[in-house]
Amino acid sequence: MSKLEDVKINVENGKTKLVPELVQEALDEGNAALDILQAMVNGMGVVGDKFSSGAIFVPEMLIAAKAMSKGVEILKPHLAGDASVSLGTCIIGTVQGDLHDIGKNLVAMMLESAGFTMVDLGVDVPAQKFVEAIKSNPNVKLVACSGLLSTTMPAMKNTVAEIKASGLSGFKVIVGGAPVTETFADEIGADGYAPDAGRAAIKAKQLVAVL
Ligand code: B1M
Repeated sequence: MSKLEDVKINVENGKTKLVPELVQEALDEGNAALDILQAMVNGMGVVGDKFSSGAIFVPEMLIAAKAMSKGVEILKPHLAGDASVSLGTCIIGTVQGDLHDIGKNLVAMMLESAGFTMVDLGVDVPAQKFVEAIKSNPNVKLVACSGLLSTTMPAMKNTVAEIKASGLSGFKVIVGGAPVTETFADEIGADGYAPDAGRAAIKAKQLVAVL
């Protein structure tokens, strides 16, 4: 079995102690950090499928998420670039009702390495908390909203609507997460959408350049 396959399977099985060791070994073997990350994401995909089919339940999903987060900690220095530019502050959070944070954390990591100063509001963030954070932090250029559940897509819509209705300006809003599409982002009035963390950083740089 290849080391990447090993990483994937142990994320699937929620081996929180083993995954960081395997990630380090995969790096030492010369595997690219992005390939190791993809192996972990694939492992989480299997976890999601098993959950959908009733083979596993929420506790197993939670343990797998912990294992992946531990692996990402090892990968972080290898994924994050050394930003030499300052693009301003980015407020990021997972929208109200949604507790998923692995994707949001990856996006935060990539935006930080692109040059943003990150203010992470965490998960289950009410729309008004985004608005307050825009008001209370200096030089906000970007607001990033993540959502993983189709049931919290209305909360994402509400968040964008409340941010726009606040009358605050000087920043752009980017949205993303598995159920979010470009069409949905346009419909709810977001300024940008990205399907993954890497492309979120590219889109974010484009968005702030045209402010
Ligand atoms: Co949840 N969960 N979960 N879960 N969970 C999913 C999302 C699900 C698809 C599983 C399934 O049924 N197949 C399903 C959602 C179905 C739907 O609505 N369409 C689901 C469900 C149903 C639930 C519960 C309702 C289960 C229940 O209680 N009955 C419950 C909801 C709790 C809540 O949020 N209120 C729940 C709970 C949980 C745990 C807490 C146990 C745990 C999360 C722990 C944590 O995050 N700390 C969990 C997990 C682990 C998953 C899966 C298995 C993995 C998610 C993950 O971390 N993926 C997931 C199945 C799956 O994804 N295949 C599932 C890896 C991560 C890197 O990918 O988050 O997609 P992702 O992020 C990507 C992109 O989406 C994008 O970039 C990231 C990286 O490139 N992206 C952005 C994300 N945010 C972005 C923002 C951007 C741009 C791009 O711009 C701002």
